Amino acid sequence: MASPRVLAIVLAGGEGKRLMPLTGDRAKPAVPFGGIYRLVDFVLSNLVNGGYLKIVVLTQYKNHSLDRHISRTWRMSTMLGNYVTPVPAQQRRGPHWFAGSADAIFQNLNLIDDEQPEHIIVFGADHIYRMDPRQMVAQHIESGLGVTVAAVRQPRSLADQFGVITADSSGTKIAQFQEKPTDAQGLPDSPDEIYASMGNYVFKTSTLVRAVTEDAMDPTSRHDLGGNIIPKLVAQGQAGVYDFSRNEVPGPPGREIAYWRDVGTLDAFYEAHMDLISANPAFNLYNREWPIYTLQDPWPPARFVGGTEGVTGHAVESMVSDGVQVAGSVERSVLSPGVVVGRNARVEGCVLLDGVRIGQDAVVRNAILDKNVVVPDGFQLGVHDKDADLKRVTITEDGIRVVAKGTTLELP
Ligand code: ADQ
Repeated sequence: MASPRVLAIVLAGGEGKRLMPLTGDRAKPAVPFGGIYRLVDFVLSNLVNGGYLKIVVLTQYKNHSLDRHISRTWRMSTMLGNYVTPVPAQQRRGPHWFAGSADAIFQNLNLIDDEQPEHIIVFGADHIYRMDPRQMVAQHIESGLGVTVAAVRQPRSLADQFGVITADSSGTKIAQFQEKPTDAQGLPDSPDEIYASMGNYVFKTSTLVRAVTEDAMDPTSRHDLGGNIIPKLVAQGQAGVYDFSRNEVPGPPGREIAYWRDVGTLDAFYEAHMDLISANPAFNLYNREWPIYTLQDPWPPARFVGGTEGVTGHAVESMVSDGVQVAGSVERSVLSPGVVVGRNARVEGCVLLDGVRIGQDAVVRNAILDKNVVVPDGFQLGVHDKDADLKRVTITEDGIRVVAKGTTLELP
């Protein structure tokens, strides 16, 4: 049997308010992650590794660096009719930019019309994960349902950030769906967990087109897939659920455990980095059987400089990108290209984005420093309570210091 025609739509228009200041002038899917990637690279790698090579990426909010990244990184041969195309909001019909994710699709029905797919994958762009989407598409087709929603167990305390699913007795159909409830019940076998929608869907084309078209006529709708479209299809008995924990992705030495992380908050973003560098990384970026693709500028290899006095430049339990120069001490940290750590400086538990400079004898602990932040010689961050008085420094609930792009830290 010929494989079904599938179009993939990646929703990449989210604002990511809770990731401020990292989303100050870039869309959330363009936020750097893991040294050399951007968030959007994870969903696109999953789709491309799964063989889905017709992909439109709907962008909207502060889309400049996102569009540039996608165009540069994800250029594919169009000879076989394959593409990854960023579609910025302003090209769409009507005088207004789109409202929610359902409206974004409604405004782009022409792309669906051009391609005439039988099924449409609609995936978010904000998550760190590895997933073979073919297994979800196969279940969706076999079920004959209008939509299938991918789901994963999450702590019940996070229920108000997710669509919460109750499966029927078969485990594959959705009996109830509540978008971001404040009073979610835990699972019967695990009261502290809920079954959360991953914001990844596979639709029958006719179901999606009808649903977003009807929704567009409804003045009371927020035009949101999770808030409006999915609950309606659940009520019509048209929604299935795909259990992400069953997803198998190849990789040495056998199969990888299903890893999925929503990095919607600064603390989650930080924790996901720590997952990369733990002794047995929960998420293995080194799996060549299911690579995560990106584009790197041609930096020289990282170098570690010996000092005549004090410490010799070194990094332990860390990931260090090309173009990094370290003359101090780096522990439990992820360093993007072009970071410089000065003599005798100490960097511990940090995520340093491109071009950050840490001065001599400086100490930086438990911090996320956005691009080109400069920490002057001898400065201490993450050491004292008085960091709260610093300009352009955000302190998260977990006490992580986050410094906005381009800031040169100064004492108050
Ligand atoms: P949220 O992430 O809160 O919840 P939303 O803000 O709509 O929902 O973002 C979903 C995806 O769509 C993101 O990738 C975002 O970048 C993108 N997006 C949002 N508005 C867009 C627009 N107008 N145009 C293009 N892209 C847009 C959703 C679901 C929940 C589910 C969580 C999982 O609603 O049910 O549990 O995702 O994280």
